[in-house]
Amino acid sequence: MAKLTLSEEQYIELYGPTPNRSPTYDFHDGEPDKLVKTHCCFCGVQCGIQLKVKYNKVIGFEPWDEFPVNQGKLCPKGVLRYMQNDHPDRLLSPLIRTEDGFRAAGWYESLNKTADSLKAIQDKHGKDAVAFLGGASMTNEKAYLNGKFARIALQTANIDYNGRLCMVSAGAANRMAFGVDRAANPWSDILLAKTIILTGTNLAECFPILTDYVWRARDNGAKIIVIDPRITPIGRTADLFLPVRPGRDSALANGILHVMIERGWTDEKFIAEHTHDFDKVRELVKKYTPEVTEKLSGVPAKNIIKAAEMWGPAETSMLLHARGIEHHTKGVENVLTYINLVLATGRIGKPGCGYGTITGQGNGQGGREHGQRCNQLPGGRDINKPEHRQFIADFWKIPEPELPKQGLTACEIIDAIERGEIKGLLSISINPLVSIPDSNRTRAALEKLEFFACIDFFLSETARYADVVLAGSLQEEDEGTVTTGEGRCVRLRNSVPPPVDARVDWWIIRELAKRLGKEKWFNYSKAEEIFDELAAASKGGPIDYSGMTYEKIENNMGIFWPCPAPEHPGTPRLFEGGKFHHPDGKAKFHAYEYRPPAEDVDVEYPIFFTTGRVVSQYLSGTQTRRIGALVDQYPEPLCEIHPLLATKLGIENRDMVKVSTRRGEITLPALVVQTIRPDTIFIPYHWAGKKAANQVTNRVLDPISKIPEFKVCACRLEKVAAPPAKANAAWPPVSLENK
Ligand SMILES: Nc1nc2c(c(=O)[nH]1)N[C@H]1C(S)=C(S)[C@@H](COP(=O)(O)OP(=O)(O)OC[C@H]3O[C@@H](n4cnc5c(=O)[nH]c(N)nc54)[C@H](O)[C@@H]3O)O[C@H]1N2
Ligand SMILES: Nc1nc2c(c(=O)[nH]1)N[C@H]1C(S)=C(S)[C@@H](COP(=O)(O)OP(=O)(O)OC[C@H]3O[C@@H](n4cnc5c(=O)[nH]c(N)nc54)[C@H](O)[C@@H]3O)O[C@H]1N2
Ligand code: SF4
Ligand SMILES: [Mo]
Repeated sequence: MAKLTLSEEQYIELYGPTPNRSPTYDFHDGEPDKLVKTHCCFCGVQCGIQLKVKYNKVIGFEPWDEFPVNQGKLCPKGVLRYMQNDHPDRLLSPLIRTEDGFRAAGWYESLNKTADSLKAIQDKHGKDAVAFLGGASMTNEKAYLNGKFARIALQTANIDYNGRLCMVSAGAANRMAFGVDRAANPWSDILLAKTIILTGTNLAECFPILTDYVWRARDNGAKIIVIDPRITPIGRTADLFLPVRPGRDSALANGILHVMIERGWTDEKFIAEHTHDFDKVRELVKKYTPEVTEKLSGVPAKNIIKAAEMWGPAETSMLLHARGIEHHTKGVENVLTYINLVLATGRIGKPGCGYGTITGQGNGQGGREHGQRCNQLPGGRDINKPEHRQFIADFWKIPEPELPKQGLTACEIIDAIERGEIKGLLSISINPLVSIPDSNRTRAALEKLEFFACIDFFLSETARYADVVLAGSLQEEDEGTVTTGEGRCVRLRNSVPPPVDARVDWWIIRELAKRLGKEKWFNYSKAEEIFDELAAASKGGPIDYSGMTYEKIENNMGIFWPCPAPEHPGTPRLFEGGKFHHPDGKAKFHAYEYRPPAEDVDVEYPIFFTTGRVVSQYLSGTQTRRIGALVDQYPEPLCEIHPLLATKLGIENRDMVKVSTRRGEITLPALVVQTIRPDTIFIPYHWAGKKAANQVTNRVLDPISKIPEFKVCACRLEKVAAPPAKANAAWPPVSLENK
């Protein structure tokens, strides 16, 4: 077989320029040694993919046509994910900080140093002076292990995860309305829906494979309503587009319900038999006339009526949302007011009828189920409920009083580090320096830590602040399961071993637990043992996996929870027959008055600022900013500005602009587009340092979910002098459509 050496130019084209790498790079052409059926490592759709493996390296991919969700299709990130595996930036051994920077170190020294340093802090300042931050890109097994490690090995209350920045508003609202936190339907129900509302989701860029479902529904005659301050690609193909002003969704949803009630498009029988508290909502929305709602939301009254006309009498329907309505200080309220629109029609729990929050991260669903949240124990149990605590304490064979109580949430942990209350941190699969609002404060907090250890496979921006970096595993380097956005638990297959001296994540956690004297709780020899334990721990809980095994999951292309017994087939569609998961089987309406965002526009800061994603970059960017072909598609952040606003401020496309808020400022090129509200600007958040959108966002939290308000704050915008000419004169493009 041919052995190919890439030229410098080919290398840069594939991977982008990387400092400190060897000048040549080898990969192996020819037939792969094996094809491994597994899943994409990025978003919550978890498309099936076959990884091509040769000489223990992932060298490419093949479609996996049989996996029903994506049937072989993949998006621009999915087809390039394999380039991480042999990337020259891959961490190949632990690193320990010295006065002159990091040095490579062995595991013995690095693990001992980590365990000893965390223990020393705890001995001096108490158990809760050490915090643990986890993530939802990791498997269910690791989510479970993180929670168990924090509670038993570190005995700290302060464990939380990056889903606190992502899924928690939807999760809290879903539990309040339905008694359970899971999308109610399999994606296949989208195909049967006759009206679809997509609110606060840039579906085509963030879940490209789901866009295909929506388009197929449209081919079946569905009408699509999109609600967003920007005419996103899916917005451009909608039947009705509602350009909501950022932070106004609860007013808009109340207004749509007002029209539905007035026109008699509510299912009174369903409401009476299967729900509580509709009367409070009926009373509340009386004042949300189309005219009042237009004033609050910025959506023309006639289109509010039109939305009600399309949604109200529909035969079947689905309402889907993502972070656009959830990343708010009233994220939970926004979600609940939209859920009212679903419950009022009774169109849920039937083919083609339902509701779902579109889960973001690869294991955004499973990552929030097995106990790595500060308020949660395995099986979705509540850490504040005595019977739930007792069950898990007995399961783990520890006295219940030794089980820590509820601790701080992710942003609150950073705040507590800032205040000097938390002095030690262990993090895995999270990059808070880029992803948490007000990054200048996050940086100062990280600098204040007495000891910080970070487990990652790349040296993320946050890892640069660590005292010890522990080289963990990429998704394809470990076995495990993840639970997709539709609630389907699927199997990830180990394709290659971690390279050189990197290790699988669960091994690292196990070794740390040993050094903290808790070996007997963490005696695992493979991921499957952790899965069997988490399934058993979930038995009888709100999120029951106890009927699942690796074999069963694999034989069925995934199993939907709840799956409470070995012979149980799993539950693709929830709430069939109007049975909800509250103890009395009924769903709950919630009456919420609209209230403004924490920081609304004013004379000083007159423009709405909102943030989000682009198709070719992923989250804090540590993975996708290293893949040259994705970097090419969108190399650095641009500020989307409407032509009317641009003209008013004398800004032309490609001009450098400065965005200032009460937290700080960011300077970047302008992208003048017709597709955004003239009172709003948008910046994608995938970059670090001076290019980080989170330099200017507002660290204020939803009172229930504790999610930060990433989607709206107030800013000022001005043109600034252009920087020296750039090497890449083609960027930014005159129009992204030409890219
Ligand atoms: N390409 C890509 N795909 C991804 C990711 C990624 O980083 N890159 N991340 C994954 C993850 S973890 C997540 S959470 C999801 C996120 O998926 P989405 O939530 O779909 O993506 P966002 O860009 O965060 O925000 C969605 C939209 O909300 C709109 N918006 C802003 N303010 C408001 C508002 O007040 N009301 C309404 N109705 N809309 C508003 C924005 O204009 C934006 O178009 O994507 C997943 N998929
Ligand atoms: N302004 C603004 N900020 C936002 C958002 C926004 O819309 N606007 N969105 C928020 C949302 S929805 C999210 S989900 C967060 C995400 O924010 P983060 O979770 O901080 O972002 P990631 O890039 O996923 O960071 C995860 C790190 O874990 C590593 N990693 C990934 N998988 C694994 C694994 O299996 N094992 C190990 N050991 N490491 C792993 C990656 O290399 C990366 O360095 O950002 C939030 N921040
Ligand atoms: S849609 Fe999501 S899971 Fe599918 S290939 Fe793209 S990033 Fe991966
Ligand atoms: Mo997310």
